[in-house]
Amino acid sequence: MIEQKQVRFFQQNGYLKYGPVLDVEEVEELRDGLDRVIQIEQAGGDDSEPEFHFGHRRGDDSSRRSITQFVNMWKREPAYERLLHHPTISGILCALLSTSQVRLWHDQIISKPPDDNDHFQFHQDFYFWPLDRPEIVTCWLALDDATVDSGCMHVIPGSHADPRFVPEAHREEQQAKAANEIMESERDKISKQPASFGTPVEIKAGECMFHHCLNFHATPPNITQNQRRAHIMIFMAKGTRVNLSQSGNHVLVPGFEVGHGEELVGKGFPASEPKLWGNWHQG
Ligand SMILES: O=C(O)CCC(=O)C(=O)O
Repeated sequence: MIEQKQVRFFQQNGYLKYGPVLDVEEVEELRDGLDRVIQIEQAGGDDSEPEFHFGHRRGDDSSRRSITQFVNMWKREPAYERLLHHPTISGILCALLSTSQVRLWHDQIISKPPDDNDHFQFHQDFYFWPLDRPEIVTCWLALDDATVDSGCMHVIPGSHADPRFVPEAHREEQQAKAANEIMESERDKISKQPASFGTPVEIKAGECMFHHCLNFHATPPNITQNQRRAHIMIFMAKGTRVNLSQSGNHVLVPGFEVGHGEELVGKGFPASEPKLWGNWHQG
């Protein structure tokens, strides 16, 4: 399922181009589920969870965005919920995070519809989340072939372990900015680079890549007339706790069943572990 040399590559580079995990029918089922959600959002939207209200592109939203998002697809469509327990994906995540169990932080579709998308700048995901440790990995699963022209993932290898960009350096940088000691940090400079500054990770529909939450990544505009839809699942290592001093106003915080400093568990954050693998395909 995953070889030791792939785990080492991930540890050194902060990303891994993996390969096929879903067949054509499985990809088609996910695309159909997305189409149903888009139809509901176009017709006014489902507000049953706060993240649907803020995290979904609505019919009345005609602004041009670099990306279009639909957050927590697993709460809307059974095929996306089943995917959280995909044996290959769970097994790889446990190996990459050296943990016996991973727990979903959230999932989302990110798409770049033709003529309605743009460059999505370099960033490190971790600092947008109210979580206490950077033991979080994203599985980026292509629902269409993702190429340089259609806006595939671009990563900066090794940036997850660069001492300039780790949490302690980030805290110091925030303090220096608050005290007006610096105007532009190294992080800000990287965020302004074009995606071509990074390494492209081209993958086909049904294939996936993984990236570490401190790895800088960006996507260029989709300049083709093809769809570029990806399903993104973000998983935390067992033991990850809530840290409200970082991005404490995140849209998922009102749904937390635990407080600052406690392990993030609860119905909104399902666990996925190797012993549940038998459930795959039974939906
Ligand atoms: O899919 C994209 O265009 C961007 C995805 C991204 O930034 C992420 O997976 O964290």
